[in-house]
This record gives sequence, structure tokens and C-alpha cells, in this order.
Amino acid sequence: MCMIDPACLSLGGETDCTDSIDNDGNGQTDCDDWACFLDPACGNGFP
Ligand SMILES: [Ca+2]
Ligand SMILES: [Ca+2]
Repeated sequence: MCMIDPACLSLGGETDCTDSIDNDGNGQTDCDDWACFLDPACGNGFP
């Protein structure tokens, strides 16, 4: 469960949302990682 997984709770885990690397090793790379959800690079950021 992601809620109790420290890797999931680490907001700054994915340090670069555009390098095609799973920086925090949680199995989700760049824009697939929720840590990048609000990153402008993923097109989900606020204007
Ligand atoms: Ca990355
Ligand atoms: Ca990741």
C-alpha cells in the first residue's frame, strides 16, 4: 500500500522529472511518478 510506503511518501524522491530515470527507485519514472504530477514538465502544473 502506497500510503505506508516511505518511498511513496517521499515527495522529493523523483528529483528530475525529465531524465527518463526512476530517481527514487519506486518503479515509477518521471511523469509516471506522482511526485512529478505537479511538475510543469509533465504538463500537469498550474499555469
Ligand atoms: Ca526522473
Ligand atoms: Ca520514481
